[in-house]
Amino acid sequence: MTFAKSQTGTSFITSVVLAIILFTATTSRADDGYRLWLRYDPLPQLVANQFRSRLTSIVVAGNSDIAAAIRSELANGLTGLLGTAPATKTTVTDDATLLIGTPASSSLIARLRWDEQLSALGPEGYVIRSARIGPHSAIVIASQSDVGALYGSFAFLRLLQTQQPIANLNVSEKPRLRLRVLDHWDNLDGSIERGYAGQSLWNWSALPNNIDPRLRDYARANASIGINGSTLNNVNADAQILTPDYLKKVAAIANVFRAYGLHVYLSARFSAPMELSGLKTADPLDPEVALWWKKKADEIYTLIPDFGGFVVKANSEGQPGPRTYNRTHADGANMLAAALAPHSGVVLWRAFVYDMKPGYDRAGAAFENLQPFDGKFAANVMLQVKNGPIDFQPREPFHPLFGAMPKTQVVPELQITQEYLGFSNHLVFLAQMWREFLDSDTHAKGKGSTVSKVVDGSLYGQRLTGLVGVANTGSDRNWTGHHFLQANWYAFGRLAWNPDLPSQTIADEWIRMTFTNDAAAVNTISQLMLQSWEALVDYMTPLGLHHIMWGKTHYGPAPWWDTEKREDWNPVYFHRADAKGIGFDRTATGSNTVAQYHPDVRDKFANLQTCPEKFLLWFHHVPWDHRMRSGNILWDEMALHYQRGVDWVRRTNKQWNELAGVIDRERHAAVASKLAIQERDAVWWRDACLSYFQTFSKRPLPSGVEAPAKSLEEYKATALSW
Ligand code: GCW
Repeated sequence: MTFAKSQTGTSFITSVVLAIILFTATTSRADDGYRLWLRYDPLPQLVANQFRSRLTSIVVAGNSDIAAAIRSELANGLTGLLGTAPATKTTVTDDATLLIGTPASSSLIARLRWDEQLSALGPEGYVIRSARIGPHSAIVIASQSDVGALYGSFAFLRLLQTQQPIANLNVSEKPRLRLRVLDHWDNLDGSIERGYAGQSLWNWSALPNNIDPRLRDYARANASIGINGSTLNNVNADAQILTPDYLKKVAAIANVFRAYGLHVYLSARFSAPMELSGLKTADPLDPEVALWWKKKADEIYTLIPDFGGFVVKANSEGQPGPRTYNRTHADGANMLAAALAPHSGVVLWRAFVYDMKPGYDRAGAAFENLQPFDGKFAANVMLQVKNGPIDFQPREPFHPLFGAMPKTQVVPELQITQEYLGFSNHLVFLAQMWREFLDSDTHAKGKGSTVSKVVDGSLYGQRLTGLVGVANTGSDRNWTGHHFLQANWYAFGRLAWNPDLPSQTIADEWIRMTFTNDAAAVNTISQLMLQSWEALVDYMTPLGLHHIMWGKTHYGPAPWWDTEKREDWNPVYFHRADAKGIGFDRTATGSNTVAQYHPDVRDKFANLQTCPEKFLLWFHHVPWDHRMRSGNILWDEMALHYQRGVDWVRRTNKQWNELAGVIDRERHAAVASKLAIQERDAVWWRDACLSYFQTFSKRPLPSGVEAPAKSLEEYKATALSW
């Protein structure tokens, strides 16, 4: 009896302890998201045991700062994942050694005679291979350069984090694009233009003496996904960044970034010679101006030998530029390029240029302004073109400049921060949008001339290649405001490395590293991520609608908006709804900017019968009773899309709630509260847009679409709060 009692007591205690262990193992500790995808929490025992048996010691060759970074990353990562750190050695003396280095830093790696393969992979490429070093088994991470070895080390950690087998490794990787750059629209006062995750990460007043340790974590995160550049300041640039005082601060940041292969770039204000040195002009053909920039470049490179170059927004939205002096964009870009060329720096010249003239179509402006300069830019100029012809809308067709400038090094600019996509409140996985863009067929050299082929140099052999993303990071503890939007930073880096990577692969990797390896949960979360973008398009701008957001903030719907001083900042300019129908006619009967595309693409978009319905209202003004492919009339179809978007958010909310036991409580709750906002917003978008468009369509809502809760006047009177 007593015995039995005590048995029961023991087993009760055992099961409580077990339950606690299980609970902490499955739901893990509270997590504020700071560690991003580099969490390195302990792997399940069985998996960890397997890995440990192949990783008893570790040898990192080399004495550079990057080699030191590799050592610290591997020590940190492996200790976290495996529970114990492998022994650190200077040479291979045992089986199961992890050896990292370059043929130059390690004679053991040199003796493997992998030089030919390594040089084919370039300075940033790497191999991860199971090999024998003398009598010993080893895993070797080798590259031509330290930074390649760093990328390989992060890739190796990723294999462990995602629980991939490491028994017979034979991985070869190299980045397909050379410049993989985040653009920060950070102002010198700490605010961020279109930033929704707190203040700037650069504390200008504390620099150069006080360096926030967070800078290193920022660099680590970037290196872990292969990002190799960071433009520190807003393209709406303040010339002050180029003063000696600020350049010292910039150099202090560059010193931290260097150990992680990250180069610093700056946005240059075109009129800086006037503002900083009192020159009478910023005319790019004026020798004094050219000399000023040359000296400025020399000064920068003295402080920052690996400086990347300048990003320039010229003659766009009020910014100064060469057009101010009646010079061309090529004159402006080439003058700056000449100053940077001796140091191997580049100019990233933005194509986001649109001028107001009567009756013009903003979607055609960048092409009109820049395409004539094909072949006129210097060898170290890249033309930075937004993915779509207007401005980072939830969905745009690809920009017609892609494929239309065979003699120009074109680099896409994507927007990671969600200026038009619900700020940091809406869960949307942008890899899907970027995939659609990169896979778009320009037909420039026949069928299959995708944007990714234009961009990676395979179509026209451009020497400099790259991908730029407007960052979504800020001082918020979890970096991006919404835990899920870390995935967009991650996806940007992975696509810059390999622009053909499937979204599903990116999502799976990210979920496993960031949230859980639980197969069912990974599946649920990846499904909702992969559906999220189409759903957002449904509840914001279905069927090719665009730019119908609230003025200035760009949060929430305002299709009625018509009070901006520029016509092409007004939603009514873009949707053109009237009694007959809705949409912007960009065919020959309208602005005809569809003609900027290659004839095959043009003909497909221009024909109502062949135009993809997702772009219908982008290219056509369509009658309300136009018969869609589904058999519905346009009005009904539009309403059903809005409803579908709302339904998706509701479903996602439920699915997320069901994941409560699998995700740590802190992040689960944070995401749940963001999803509640997203649901409120989606309903609001549907109701505001349909109430307004109904005043033109004069048709009832089709069955299955819920009636709005408020009157149109109420939607017009209230801005959605964020
Ligand atoms: O999307 C628009 C934004 C501006 C931005 C501009 C640009 C930095 O509303 O805030 O300015 O594009 O890309 O230059």
